[in-house]
Amino acid sequence: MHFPDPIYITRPFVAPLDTYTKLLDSVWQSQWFTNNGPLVRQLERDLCNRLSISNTILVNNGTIALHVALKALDLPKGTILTTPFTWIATASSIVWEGHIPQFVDVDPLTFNIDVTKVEAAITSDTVAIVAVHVFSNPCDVEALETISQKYNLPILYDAAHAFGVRTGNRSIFEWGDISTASFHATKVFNTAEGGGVFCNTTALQERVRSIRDFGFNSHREIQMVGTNAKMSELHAALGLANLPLVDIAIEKRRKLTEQYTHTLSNTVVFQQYDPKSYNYAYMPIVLQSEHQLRNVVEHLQRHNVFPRRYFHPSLSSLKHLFPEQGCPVAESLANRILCLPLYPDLSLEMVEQIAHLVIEAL
Ligand code: T4K
Repeated sequence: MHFPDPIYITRPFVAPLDTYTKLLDSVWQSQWFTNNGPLVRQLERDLCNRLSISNTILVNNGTIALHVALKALDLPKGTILTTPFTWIATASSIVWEGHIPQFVDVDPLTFNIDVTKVEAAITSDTVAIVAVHVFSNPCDVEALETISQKYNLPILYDAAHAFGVRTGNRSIFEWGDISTASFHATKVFNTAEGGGVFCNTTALQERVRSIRDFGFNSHREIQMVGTNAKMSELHAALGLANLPLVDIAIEKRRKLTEQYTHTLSNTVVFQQYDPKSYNYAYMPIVLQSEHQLRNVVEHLQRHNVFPRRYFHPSLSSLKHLFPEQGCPVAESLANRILCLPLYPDLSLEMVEQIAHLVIEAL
C-alpha cells in the first residue's frame, strides 16, 4: 500500500475559509489589528466559557506563554525541577528566564514527571516546579499540589497539548499556580500561532497582562520589565472560527486512536491514560528498541507516511545545553517512542493501513 499523497504527522483542522474571512470584515472596518483588540477579548471570553475557567490571557505562542508565566511568578534565581521528556521550549524558557532546569525522570507508563522522585530532587536552590501534561495526559496534579504546599514551591504546568482536558472535575488549566497552552497550527485547538496563560490568582493575572504589554499597567505606567506577547486580531479571528469545531475534532481523534489501539494492541505499547481526561492530541507508540523504531520509520516513509519522534532526544542528554543528569527512563523512552499520524481528516481506513504498515515493519 503506497499513499499517493504524503501523510504527515498532523494537519490543522480549521473552519471553512469564509467563516474566517467574515470575521476579518470587522477588522478591516475598524482597522484595529492588535493591542488587545475586540476579537482577542472575545476569544478570551469564549475560551473561559468553553473551558469553564475564570481567566484566559491570550499570547502570541506557547513558548512566549512559558516565558511570561515564569516572569510573572517573580522567582528568585535558582533551579527549577522539570521533565526531560518534552519539547525543547519547556526547558529553554527556564534557561531564558535565568534559571537552571534540573530534570526529574519520568514515569514509564504515563510519560509525565515521576512524582515519587520529585521530593528527593528538591534542594535549597529549588525555586519552582515546571511539569508538562505530556500528549495531554494530566500529571499527578494532586501529588504535585501536596509537594508544592509542603515546600512552598510554585507550580507551572506546561499544558501545551492539553486543550479541553479536565481532571478532578476541573479544567486542567486551573491546577497549579499558573498554566500555559499552545495554540500552534499543529494543536487540537489552533490560532495558527498562539498561546494562553491561565492564572490562579488575580495578582498573577495582572502581572501576566502587564508583562504581555511591555510592562504597562492599566494606567499606562511602566510598572515592570515586560515584553510584547500580544496576540493579533487575525490570529484571534482564526481562533473564534475554529473554537466551535474543537469538540468534533476531539471526537474524530478519539475514534482514530481507538482504531490504532485496536489494531496495534498486540504489537506495541501505549501511553497509560484515563480516556475521560485526554484529548487525543497525539498517537504515541512505544517500540522495544531504537532499532525497531528506525525500521518502522523507514518502512512508513517508503509508503509516503511521515511519523515523528516526539520527543527525541530526552532533554537530559543535551549535555551542551543543560547540566548533566541521568534520566534513564526518559532516555530509554525517548529512543523508542514514535508518534503516528493523527488528525481529524484521516479516515479509519487510512489509520488501519498505517497500523498494518507498522505491523509489517516489525
Ligand atoms: N511546550 C510543549 C510541551 C510543546 O510541545 C510545545 C510545542 C511548546 C511548549 C511551545 O509551543 P509553541 O511555541 O510552538 O506554540 C511542532 C510545533 O511547532 C510545536 O508547536 C509543538 N510543540 C511540537 C511538538 O511540534 P514541529 O517542528 O514538529 O512542526 P512541523 O513544522 O514539522 O509540523 C509538523 C507537521 O504538521 C508537518 O509535517 C505538516 C503539518 N503542518 C505543520 C504546520 C506548521 C501543517 O500541515 N500545517 C502547518 O501550518 O513542531
